[in-house]
Formats: sequence, C-alpha cells, structure tokens
Amino acid sequence: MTETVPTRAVVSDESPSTDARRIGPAHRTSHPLASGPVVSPPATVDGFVEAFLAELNYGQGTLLSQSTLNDQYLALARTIRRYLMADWLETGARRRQAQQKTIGYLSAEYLLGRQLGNNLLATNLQDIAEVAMTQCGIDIAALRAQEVEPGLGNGGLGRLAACFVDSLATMDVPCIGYGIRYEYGIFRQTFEGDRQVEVPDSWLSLGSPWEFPHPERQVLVSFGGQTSTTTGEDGVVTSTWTPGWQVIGMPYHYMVPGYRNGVVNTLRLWSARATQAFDLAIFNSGDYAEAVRAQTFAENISKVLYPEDSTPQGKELRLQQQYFFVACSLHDFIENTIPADFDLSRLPERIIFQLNDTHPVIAIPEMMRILVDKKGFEWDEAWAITRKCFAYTCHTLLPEALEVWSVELLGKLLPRHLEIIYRINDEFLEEVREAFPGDEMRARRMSMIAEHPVRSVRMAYLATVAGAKVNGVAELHSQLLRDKVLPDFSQLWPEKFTNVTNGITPRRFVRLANRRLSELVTDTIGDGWVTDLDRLRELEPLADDASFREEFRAVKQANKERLYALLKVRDGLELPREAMLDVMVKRLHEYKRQTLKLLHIVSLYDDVLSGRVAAEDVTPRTFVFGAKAAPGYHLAKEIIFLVNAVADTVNSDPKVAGRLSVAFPANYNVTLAEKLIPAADLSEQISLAGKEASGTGNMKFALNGALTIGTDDGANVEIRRLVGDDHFFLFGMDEPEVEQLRARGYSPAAVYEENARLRSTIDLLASGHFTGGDRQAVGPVIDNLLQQDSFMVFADFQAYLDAQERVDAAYADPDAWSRSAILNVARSGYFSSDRSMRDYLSRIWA
Ligand code: NBG
Repeated sequence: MTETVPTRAVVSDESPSTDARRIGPAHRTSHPLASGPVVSPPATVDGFVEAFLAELNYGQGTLLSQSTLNDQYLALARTIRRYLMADWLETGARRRQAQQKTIGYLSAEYLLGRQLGNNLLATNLQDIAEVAMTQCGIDIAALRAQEVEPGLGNGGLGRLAACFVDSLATMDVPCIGYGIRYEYGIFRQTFEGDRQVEVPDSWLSLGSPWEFPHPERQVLVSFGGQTSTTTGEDGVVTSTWTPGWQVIGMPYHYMVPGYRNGVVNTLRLWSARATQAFDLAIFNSGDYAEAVRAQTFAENISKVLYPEDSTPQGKELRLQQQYFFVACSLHDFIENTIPADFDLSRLPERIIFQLNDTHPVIAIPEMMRILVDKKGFEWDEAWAITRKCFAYTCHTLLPEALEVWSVELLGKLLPRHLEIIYRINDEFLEEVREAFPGDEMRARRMSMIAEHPVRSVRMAYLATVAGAKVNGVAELHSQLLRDKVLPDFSQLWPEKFTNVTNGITPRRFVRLANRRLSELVTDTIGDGWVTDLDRLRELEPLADDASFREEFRAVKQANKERLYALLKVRDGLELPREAMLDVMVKRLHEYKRQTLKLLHIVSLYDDVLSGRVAAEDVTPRTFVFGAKAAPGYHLAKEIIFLVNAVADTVNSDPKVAGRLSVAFPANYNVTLAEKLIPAADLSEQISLAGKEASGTGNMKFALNGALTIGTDDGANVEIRRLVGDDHFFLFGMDEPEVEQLRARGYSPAAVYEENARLRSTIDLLASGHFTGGDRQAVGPVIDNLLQQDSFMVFADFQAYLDAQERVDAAYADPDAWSRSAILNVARSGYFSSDRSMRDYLSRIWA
C-alpha cells in the first residue's frame, strides 16, 4: 500500500484516510508507446539544436530571437535532461525489478555544485552542445555562468555526500540520496569594509531546471502532542502517539547520472508544505496574517540551511528539519519504494541507511516506531531489524560537535521517540552491566542520556549502539574515534568499528575542473583513469620526462591565467602572472588555523619592512584564501576581517610589490573551487593535529598537482604516505605531542616571549599597521592567541615557517617541483570516491 497525502489532512498519526485523492498513475492505455522506452533526441548537433529550440519554444514559451540568457540557460538544461531521461526511467525500472539492496544515504547536506557541466560530461555531449549553441548564436560559456549552484551544504560533509552519490551512480550501485531541499542554501558571502556580510542565497529564484517535484509521493509528518499507554487484554502495554501538528513533505527528484554508463540514480530532497495553505474562514474575516500563519510555520522547516560547520546549534527548528527529512525518507522507502506486500522482517536485505553524521540519527527511533507502533512487530524483533538497517559515519573529533538534544526539547517535539530512546537505552545499559558487572561508572559513561549540564540525548551514542557499523573518515580519525571519542563502545564491540577514508569524485574535480590536465593525462595513458583512478600510477615514469614536465607546467600556468582572468572580473583582483600560488580554502574555523597562514604572511612582510630580508630575495607568492564563517561565530569573523586588512595593506605596499600579494575572493563555493584548485601550486592543510577528521580539499589539490604543506592530521597522513615524504612538506606537532603539550600546560604567552620572530610578527599586527592605526580592531584575534590559543598556533609557528622555507627552496627548482607535482597526481588515485564506495560496500554495506 502506498500512502499519499489527503488534500485535507486530519491531525492524527494514522496513515491518511482512504478517501485521500490519489494523484498516482491514473490508468494504463493500450497505446503502443505508453509503456515503451522513451526516446532521447539524436546525439547530433542537429538533434541537439532541434531539442533545444523545442525547449525554448514549448518549455520557455519564447523564440530564440526574443529569449533572454536565462531562457536559454533553462532551455539548455532541459535539453540535457532529455538525453538523461530514458536512462533515468530505465534505471528506475531496472531497480524496481531487481529488488537489490539499496543504499539509503541520509544526509542533511548535499553540496552539489553546478549541474550543467557535470551532466554534459556524463552524457558525453560537451562538444555537441557547444557547436549546437554556436549554431544558435549563443556562447555556451555564458549559459554555464548563468547557473546558480545549489549550495545545500556547508563544506566537506555536504560535498562528500555529493561525491558519494556520483560514485555510486558511476558504479551502478542502487542508491537513493535523501536530504532536504532548502529554499535558501549556504549564504552568499560579501565583504563590506573587510567584514563578512551574509546575503540570502535564493538559488531557486530564476528557476530550477534540474528538479522534478513529485506531489504524488508526498508524505505527512507529525510532531508534538503526547503519548498515552493502554494495557491490552493480553497484558501488553501499547503506546499511542497523538501528535499536535503535521506538515507535508514534498519530494523533489534530482538526476544523479553515472559517468557515461547509462545509469541515472535519484537524489530525493524534501520540501515542507503546510497541510492547509490557509484558513479561508480567517482570511475572509480579514486577518490575512493569521490566515497564513500555519503555512509560514510549516514551510520554515525547509526554508534555510543552518550555516554552522562542525559545531551544531541545538535549535528546535534544526531538530524539526532532521526529523522531517528522515521521517519522509523512511516512509518513502518502506511505503513507496519496496513492494506493498514486502515482508519487513527482511528489510535489512533491501536497505541500509547510511547516517551521514548525527544529523539523521533520529531515524533510528523512527524506524522502531514504524515497526512497533504501525506494523505490529514485537519490540525485540523490531530492534533486531533496526540494528541491521543503519550504519553511522562520524565526521568529527571536536567534542563540541557531537550533537546532543535536550530531553525537554525532544520530549516536546517527539514524545514517542523519546520514550523509544529511553527503552533502547535501558536495555543497552543492561547489556553493559552484564558485560561489566559492578562497573556502574562505565554504565553511566555509556548512557545515551547525559545528565549534565542538562538532561540530553547523545545522538552519537544512540547511533553507535544501533548502527551495524561505525566508521571514521580517515585512518587517524578512525583510530582516535575508537581510542578517544568512543573508547567504551569500541571495547564492548571492537568489530563494529571500521575506517573508510574519504574520497572525491575525479569526474568533477579533475575531468571537469581541470580540462587541460585531463587532456594531457588522457593523451598519455588513455581515458580509463576517469573511472579507475589508480591508473594515474602509469604517469609515474613521466615525472622524469623533461618534455612531459614542460607540458605539465604549461597546464598549470594556463590554469592560473584562467583563474586570474576570472578573479579580475569576479572580484576586481589584479594578480601577478608569475608567482607561486599558495592556497588555503575551507570553512573558517579556529582549528583549521587560518591565523597560522596569516602569521606566515605577516612575518614575510615584516622581514622586508624591517630590512631583515631584501624584497628581491623573497620568493614571489600569491596567497589565496577562501572561507565562510558561520554568522554567529564572532572570532571567525574577526579573523576574516584581519585577513582582508592584511591583504589591503600588503597589496598596496610598493615595498613588496611583485613579491607578496594576498587575495580573498568572497563567497568560496564549489564553482570557485573548480577554478582555484587546478591553478594552485601549494595546498595549505595546516589544522592542529588531531582535529581535522579527514579533509577532502587536501585530496583535490594533490590530484590537481599541488604540493601539500601540512600537519600529520586527517587524511594528510595517508596523502603523505602515498606521495612520499620528499613530495610533501610536513611540519608541526603530531597528535600525541599535542596531547603531551596540553598535559604539561601550554602557554602561548611563553612562546611569544621566547620566539623573536613571532614577537615581531604579533607586534606588527597589534600595532595597528594593517588597520589604519586602529589597535582595537586587531584585539580580539591577538588577545585570543596570546591568552588562549586553543589550537596551538604559536606552538607550531616556528615549525611552519621553517617548512615554508623548504617550500621556497623547492620551488626555486622548477624541474624538481614539477616532478613532485606529477608524482602527487600519479600517486593519489587512492583518493577517488569510487574507492571509498568500494570500501563502504565491502566493510559496511555487505
Ligand atoms: C567534516 C570534517 C572534515 C571531513 C568532512 C567529511 C563535519 C562535521 N565534518 O575533516 O571536519 O573531511 O567532514 O568527512 O562537517
């Protein structure tokens, strides 16, 4: 039985009443084409032009001669869709037939990036589309630029989800990506007076040609209210949830094409709608605001992406978002995807829900509720099923990033789920007490319910207990997860814990972003690398080939010029053609240590100002930052201000002209990353050891031929091991050293006193030199470093400067540098997200 939403919802937790109007397939005709294959337009220039003009005329309702750029973009997108549609329908039909196990990827974020280029690549229509557009008198580049990227994620976690669904489609693995269709994605960053100002990202406003709403698959989601228990004649106690309010989840489907393999998987993102658009009686009485109040309230749920990266905010709306999308997704799978008569005791044969961090963990009690309250399973059997249907990926090591929900809030919003969590916890603690008799402290430590500072549910513990597997995202991270974050759990269930090192899709981040390098590689070793990235190994011998190195350098230079041309029109930046391009792009977070990079720049500048170093002896470098700060993260915003202030001063000081320049283009996003990363010489991966779970930018840079300067943190460890110590600039404390220093007592002020270079650097910053004499403006950052420096910037400062000197020395020998860069490319094939998917398939989803 599939469930649809009644046009007039009744507030109850029951399935919508049977009088609900069905909007599903109406009837079957006997027309021969009714269920036959859809036909794609011919993959020729003429076929493309014809399909495009048809979209322009019939889809946009305009003539080519009258059309705007946006009309043309929408028509082009819809034309490409036509070429994907047959494969999409066919993949869906094949999946329904095969009844294979499906990956339900549950993620609150998908940072997709622009779709047009990726879909042209997947369909192999790039050249045809370009010629076709030229024939229509249109510059396809202008249409590409018209697309607003769907920024439905913050950073690495959301981008990882996008890479994973790309890989699964390319590997023809059944996967449904489930998430939220935020009306506003990650804010657009602008700078005013060097300070970050956030502008809403209305990515849908000019139309969204890549999505397909499916009202017939709407789902009703309940919240609030209360539960009551009744004891049946057989003595069995049942709990009934009478919710207080409901919203409708409306799915939008997105195509996830595999790379030229005829597969198109589905990403299903949910949008919240009110059960009733407005109250006509109130409207008629004249209170217009009150009449639409319920609608506004309901639709707020999918209105905006929370812009916090790594540190969750325990806000009620956030919990509403989380429950909203997992409730829709579970319902969608159980009621609308598998056959109506499916025996749910065999559910684990058909689905594994991968929990992308703790955001979707409320799906666990939701599954229990469905099985016990709605499907009549006994608790124990339901629990046995549930434990096989979920696996949990942890993406952090920061204790403050482990999500907790206060019992008060959870009980108010989801009273039945709280009851279920309590019971899961009680039974789990029994198990702990049995395994460790007399160790009450342990039971308390492991409880899913924290007592302080307020009673709350530890979502990571719930996920660990219920999940069939728990994984970290890089070797070091998985080890620290076992040893430091969840030690009691890994002791109880060592076999539950595993690692899957993150990866990135080579389609978007090499083939699409770096067309020149891709051509060079393909000319040399063929194009098999696009779906088998280990084949890049075949490039290794070419590192010793002078003419290959020459070509490789020409690619890098061309990518730089493409970037500089873009930054000139995009940001009004003028950057020197010949300089090492030193790039640090990622979310602004203290643990990532953008301030360490900043201190390096200031110290180089200080060397010249103070006459210690002649300007001619400074290796010309262009430093590029890209980073958004969470709007409420004040210190991060102060750091952005300071970077901009330093950039202004350094860029306009003739003493370092042609030697040092600093660029901070606003609004770093996937689109900009695709231009920046292929141009970089040096990749900055300088987090404090033990803090960055993995990093994925680090992988993108290595695969595009940048060398890394980095700490022994996250996936840097594995990158260094693979590319070799001679081709990676390691510096700083490792994780045990960080812990030792903290245990000894870390005093940043003492480091400042002892290190003359650091003192001079800090003093120059503190003097107001970069802020027009305003010392207060630098106060927050400097004071924090001197007094707290939680992420030990000062402790690693000297080691970082020394490593940067090694970078300068290496860069002075272009042949040796290119050799290292080529080896970075050749040896980084491991970081394909296809490999990550193979690891998930064998270690977790098997
Ligand atoms: C981030 C980590 C990164 C990691 C990505 C993807 C969160 C909570 N975590 O190091 O900080 O690369 O996840 O795994 O956003």
